[in-house]
Amino acid sequence: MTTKSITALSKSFMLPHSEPIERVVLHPIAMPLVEALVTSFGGDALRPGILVELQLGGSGAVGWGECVASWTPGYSYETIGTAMHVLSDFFIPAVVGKTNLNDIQHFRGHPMARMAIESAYWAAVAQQQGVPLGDLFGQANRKERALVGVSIGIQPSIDATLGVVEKRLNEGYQRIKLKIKQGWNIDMLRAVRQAYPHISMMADANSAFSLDDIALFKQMDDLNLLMIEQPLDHDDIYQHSKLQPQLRTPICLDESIRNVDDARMAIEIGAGKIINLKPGRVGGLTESLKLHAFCYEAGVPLWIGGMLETGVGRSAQLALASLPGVTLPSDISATDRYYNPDLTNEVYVLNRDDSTITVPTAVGLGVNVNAERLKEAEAAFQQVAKSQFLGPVTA
Ligand code: OSB
Ligand code: MG
Repeated sequence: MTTKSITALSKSFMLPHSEPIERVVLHPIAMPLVEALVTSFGGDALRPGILVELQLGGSGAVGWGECVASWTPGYSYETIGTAMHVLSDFFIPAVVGKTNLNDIQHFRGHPMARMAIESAYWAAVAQQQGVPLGDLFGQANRKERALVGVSIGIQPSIDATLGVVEKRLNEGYQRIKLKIKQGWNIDMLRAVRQAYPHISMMADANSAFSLDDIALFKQMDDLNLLMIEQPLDHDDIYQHSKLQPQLRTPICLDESIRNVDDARMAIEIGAGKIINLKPGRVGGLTESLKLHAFCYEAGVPLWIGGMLETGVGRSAQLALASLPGVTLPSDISATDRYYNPDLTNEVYVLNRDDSTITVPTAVGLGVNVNAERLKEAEAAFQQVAKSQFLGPVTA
């Protein structure tokens, strides 16, 4: 399969010039999760993050962005420490006083740090223009409700897993994602499928397997899974193209898709059939829109992935999930799945009738950061930072 170039399209995804960027403040935070999400590479009870507060001169419009890096280089090579370093020593000095983000383009890598400042800028521009963030995407037919599912971490037992699945189904989630790893896979998946023959369910391996595990994947092929997410190496596309033709179940790529070109290559060589789009993994909303345009035009099923975002990051996810090319349920659950309370005054709830979350329509991000809770989350971060090395944490 060949797909046409989107180079010509991509220019329109850049924001026009804004008022000069006056001030960028970093807020490193730590937030207790309602429930830790254990994956093949672990899971923390206290989620770190960095909220970026960006203010434009003139109107004084403020936008917020969220960095989804973790304490350790597990899911991604980035950490809260590297993100603080790159944001404070390179990205912020490069953009203050400027009327666009062009001067961070020539810095390589660090997509999660990049997304944090880039999405704060988009949110500030939306605020200044008096429109909801999603309206800046310049795409007609945006949805009012985003289809969502829920991600279930590795549990101590199959019985415990069945209990969590039941709870989530009762809450109204109509797509269940189950984390798998070596030694925790087919038996658990079979038990869930047996208990619920008709639910929409999928597995996420977070790179825990190799081509030697082909027999295992063939067994999973009998379970009518919606997809298997990132079975092989985090930086691999080629080996996935050897696995996909041997399976009926579609492979979805998460970790190994860093930009639109990776997605195009993966689809062209048959490494998978579905793309998970995480704005933090691809370095921001601009790259997300390019990736969305590619999938939409090529007819590749797409959904928005999650990184346990607070209400700030979740609002940007929802704006993306409203795009017409997002055709499968996204990993964007209700606020009470993650934080209680969240950092934003507004909470997102699940619409039980159709397993959706309503896309915000208020100006800018559509949520407001609660100053008092932000202060608490910043204090919690400093508490942890004192007790372990996090790199040059300078804010
Ligand atoms: O692989 O999708 C993943 C969370 C942290 C790191 C990696 C992943 C996840 C999730 C979270 O699955 C899903 C969510 O935010 O609801
Ligand atoms: Mg994943």
